[in-house]
Amino acid sequence: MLKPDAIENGHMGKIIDMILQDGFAIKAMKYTQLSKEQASEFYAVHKERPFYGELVEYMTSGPIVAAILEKEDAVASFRKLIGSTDPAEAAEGTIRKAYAESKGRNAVHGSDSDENAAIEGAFHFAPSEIF
Ligand code: 3AN
Repeated sequence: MLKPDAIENGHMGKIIDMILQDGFAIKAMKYTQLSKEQASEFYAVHKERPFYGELVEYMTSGPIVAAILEKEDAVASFRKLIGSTDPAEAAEGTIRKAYAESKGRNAVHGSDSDENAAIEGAFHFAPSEIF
């Protein structure tokens, strides 16, 4: 997902370009805004963390872009491209180094395992929307 700060700050096109330049293929893509119910469900794994309420509030604050991406070793490769959760720790050349504002407003989300990528892909897209 491209998060609300990335859209708000006008970085949508540049981030999608970085993703394509890095060799990812787009299998599905959608410009949308999450409801409170959707964001709460999407981030349910973080329910016990102190920032959960803030995270749900923030992720529903504006439009996002959801996408399913394909590449060899996609999860690890994408996490390398997006960089550390905290932009202060993100490596040069990563999306978060270039565009994230903070640990919460950090421009992009990437799935952390193949299993979660499948769950999160199905969360955003019907089979007929995946190419
Ligand atoms: P990542 O997105 O790098 O996998 P996680 O899984 O540790 O990071 O955190 C999930 C999401 O929760 C992050 N994308 C981030 O936006 C938010 N988050 C993590 N830590 C904090 C924090 N200390 N304060 C606010 N939001 C946070």
